[in-house]
Amino acid sequence: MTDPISSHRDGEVLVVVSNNPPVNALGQAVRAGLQREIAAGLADDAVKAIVIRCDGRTFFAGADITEFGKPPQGPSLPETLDAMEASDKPVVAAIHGTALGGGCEVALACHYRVAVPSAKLGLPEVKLGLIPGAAGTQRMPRLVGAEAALPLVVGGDPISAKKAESIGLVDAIVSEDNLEADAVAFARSKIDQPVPRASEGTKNEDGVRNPAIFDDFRRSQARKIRGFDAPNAAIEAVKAAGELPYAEGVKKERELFMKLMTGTQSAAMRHYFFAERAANKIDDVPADTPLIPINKVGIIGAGTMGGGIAMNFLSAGIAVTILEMQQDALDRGTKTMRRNYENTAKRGRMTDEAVEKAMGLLSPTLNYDELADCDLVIEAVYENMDVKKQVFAKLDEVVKQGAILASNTSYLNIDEIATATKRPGYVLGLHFFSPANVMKLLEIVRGKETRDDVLATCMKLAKTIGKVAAVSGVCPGFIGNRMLSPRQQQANALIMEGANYWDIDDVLLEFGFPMGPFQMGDLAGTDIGWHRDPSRIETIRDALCARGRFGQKAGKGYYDYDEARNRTPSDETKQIIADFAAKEGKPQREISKDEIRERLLYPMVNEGAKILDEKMAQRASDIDVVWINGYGWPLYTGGPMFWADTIGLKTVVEGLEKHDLPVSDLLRRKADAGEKFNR
Ligand code: T1G
Repeated sequence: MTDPISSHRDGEVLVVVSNNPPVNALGQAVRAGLQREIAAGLADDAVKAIVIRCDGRTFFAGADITEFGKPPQGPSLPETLDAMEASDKPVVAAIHGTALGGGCEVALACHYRVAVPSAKLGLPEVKLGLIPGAAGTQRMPRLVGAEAALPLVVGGDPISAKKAESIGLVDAIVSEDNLEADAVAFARSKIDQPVPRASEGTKNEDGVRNPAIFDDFRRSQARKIRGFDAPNAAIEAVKAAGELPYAEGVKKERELFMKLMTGTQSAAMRHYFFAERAANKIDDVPADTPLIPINKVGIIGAGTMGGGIAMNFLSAGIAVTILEMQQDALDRGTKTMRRNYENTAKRGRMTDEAVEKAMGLLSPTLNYDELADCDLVIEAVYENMDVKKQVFAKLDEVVKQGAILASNTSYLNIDEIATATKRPGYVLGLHFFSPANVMKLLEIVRGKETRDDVLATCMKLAKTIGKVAAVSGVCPGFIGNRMLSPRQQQANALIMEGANYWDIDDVLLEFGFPMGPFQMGDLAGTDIGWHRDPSRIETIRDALCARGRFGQKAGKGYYDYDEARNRTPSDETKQIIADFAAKEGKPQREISKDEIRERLLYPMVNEGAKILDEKMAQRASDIDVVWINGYGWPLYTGGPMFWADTIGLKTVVEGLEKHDLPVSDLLRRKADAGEKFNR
């Protein structure tokens, strides 16, 4: 293992360089090398200033996450940074790429920070269920103020070099391609001057003068941080920076950090960090599989899904030809896309030029021939096998050889669809989730004949359009919807046995989901797919619709809604359900929230085990990635399979048996062997 840290002199300035691909993570060898080179520089009278920079794509991107959970190895980052900050020789951080987490803390412990325009700085530890652990929560507020520090430490999103300069985190923006020389010149200009130390800064007094900023910030983030431990700890740590002397503040940070590090939420979120990256890998497809260039995409259908899918490509700068059967449907779809972009621009998350650029890449058409030169065509038409096969047969005829033909179907059999073409190797599923321009999940459904280059191309394309993708085999509902259906079945069974429908929603809300199935039904509208005959009452949904209980839009659905759309359980709905249960001869009983939670979630884990056993998912962590990104499974539990590991597979099996629910072979085998899904 070559030493990742080296140094060289530029006159009286010592330049310390880290070369630890891929992201200069601050692993043990990097920390030891930094400590060694900095100590030598400080002890060398010929050295009047030090510059710290990194080779490769980025300045230090944080602690080495693979070291977490293992016995700590010295030197610790804090001790290295404190020694460096204590020196009277100016130390300058030369930043490019993404100075994140511990990397940003290295920069904070330097006396000065210069950055290239494209650099980003941030403290994303909360996204791993942690808070900065090398005094970042204490130095940052002292340098930039508590108010400016809060979004960085609690939100975890990086900021641009320009923004960093505006709040005083960066001292100078230097030229993009002359970082070392500019940093050395900057360091030289600071020689023999008193050095500023972030730990001695007083900008954090803004939080002392106005302590309300902490609770105000907590309230402003309430929805986003619901259920997470780290954000509140981060607010406490930033607040402590204004209340305690520096050394005490660092102790408080360490205490909060260790509590999080040893908790289940951080283990779950670190699992997710690697799970999301593992999902990109297709085990039996060589990493160097040649990719098919995708310069032009065709979309069949300009409805909600087709339009949403098209926007993903337009936003990524890829030309789209979108096809409809009727002009008015085409116009409606195009107008909706423009309106969506304009709303984003109104919220300040997109410039007007970007809107025009995206819409300028769109070619609406009624003519299949316009799709001939597309490299990829995705159909988002009516969920009917015959319709899909007709579309694929037509596409096979019209679209150039070598182009990929994808279906956005949410459950139909991709292999059967492929039989409608003479190019089954170029057919696969690209299952987007509605709204397709917002939801991050993409299920890539691999047909039995789908070629490696087609798969590899779509996996890469997923990242290009900002999606998190996982590969699924061909089975009803693929991965996500296949696990949703046992939960839905149990929810419907539970209310027929007497469980309160609002308890079912509350159990899922309390677990961390954004909402439960009955709230969802009211939001979407209970009348979707209703036969519209109020005299024909065959299901609870029919009964609700017959009473005009169409959901939020009607002011009542499962729940009654006030004008602010706050929900209240409805006696009428409870009675409708009770009448139905009586008609079906179902005895009613009180059902606890514990039983509800076990019957909703354990069958999902069981279905996940079957998906794994049938090799419909490559790995358990892919299932976690699907449910976190497609259905709002709370990130702080790591996803259904990691959560099952955390509570113990034996507990899941016992719960399923207690409620007379099926236990799959793989789940039982693993539980009996004391194993986990995620090794
Ligand atoms: N440690 C270990 N490996 C890491 C890593 C890290 N911090 N960051 C990335 N990798 C690996 C990643 O697994 C992948 O590996 C490869 O690098 C490329 O990553 C003390 C306690 C920097 C923006 O949270 O946000 O510091 O799959 O695919 O899309 O207070 O990586 O190739 O084998 O993501 O260009 C805080 C996490 C840590 C930053 C680059 N830092 N990383 O994105 O590439 S906690 C973070 C990222 C901490 C201190 C605390 C991104 C990136 P492989 P990639 P990318």
